[in-house]
Amino acid sequence: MNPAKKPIALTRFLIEEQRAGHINADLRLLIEVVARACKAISHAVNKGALGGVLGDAGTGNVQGEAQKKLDVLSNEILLEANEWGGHLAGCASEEMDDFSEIPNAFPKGKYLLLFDPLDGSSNIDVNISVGTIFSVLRCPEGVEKLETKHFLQSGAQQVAAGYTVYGPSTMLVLTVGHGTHAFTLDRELGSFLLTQRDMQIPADTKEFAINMSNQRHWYPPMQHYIDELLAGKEGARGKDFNMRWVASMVGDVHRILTRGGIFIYPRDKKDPDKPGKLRLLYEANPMSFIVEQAGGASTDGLTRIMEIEPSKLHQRVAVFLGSKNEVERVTQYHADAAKSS
Ligand code: P6P
Repeated sequence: MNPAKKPIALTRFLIEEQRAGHINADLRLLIEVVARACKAISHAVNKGALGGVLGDAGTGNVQGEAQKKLDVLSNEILLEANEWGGHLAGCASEEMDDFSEIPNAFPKGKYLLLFDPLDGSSNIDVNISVGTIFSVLRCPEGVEKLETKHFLQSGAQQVAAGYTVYGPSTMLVLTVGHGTHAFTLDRELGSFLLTQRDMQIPADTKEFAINMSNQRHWYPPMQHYIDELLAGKEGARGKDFNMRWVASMVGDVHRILTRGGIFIYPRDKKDPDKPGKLRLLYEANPMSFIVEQAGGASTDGLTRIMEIEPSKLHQRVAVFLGSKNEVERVTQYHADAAKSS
């Protein structure tokens, strides 16, 4: 490959982001360490049945979900990778009841790392794409003793966010607040190489992602919005729509970042006390940062997700994210319904 055309590695990209003043050395190290951990997770995931890590771990997490062996392994890989570098004050994970402090043997840093170590893990045993989602916050100044409340910051406070999708290729998608960029793992080199700078989500789309089996539980604005999509070109929208549902947020969001679309996990009557299924701090917030930096939008049906002030570490939220004009339309339907109720 022509050297001038050879894609740059993540390391060089991060050095250039630091030179541009977008990140500092500690945040650069943090992102490098998370990327290296994702390479180790990719290796374990790609072994499949040969790695002896498929199936259930026989344990449950704070969400009340059965943990897969790879959920537990991925969580351990991320914790161990981040404990020695001196860049973190603590971590929070979908797989842990409360946050985890950096062991006293190591220096503490000024960032907080939140992650879903293996999102969509129910897909692992059927060999469908899964991923790691992460979000980086600043630890508040002058904190002597880290507490859960220090993690409860709105998505707008994120300094970096990303995901790694373990699909036909392993790709890291990252934002540090200056665009959204995609890196593909070159397994021979063992490096993530920049394969798409400044991803842009088309403002309009003909594709939606939702679990249709919940349709009978949706509230009226959702029924109205989806009915219009299903009515196709004979209906009010005047065009046909396609549907995709991977049941792995990372897979659906990556498709939307690549070719547009809208991802929806709404609140519903099945569990009226639950605002939605997905978690705000380590799923919706990082994905919203990534999507907004690619020109998309992300709301909970009424409010911009990155403006929601969290009250609990594992707080759930409804999610409408992707192509800006579709997110704005469905959000307007919810706002109109709220006004008339
Ligand atoms: P359902 C995976 O469990 C997850 O948290 C997301 O990755 C995914 O988008 C969603 O739940 C799938 O939910 O109800 O279709 O299984």
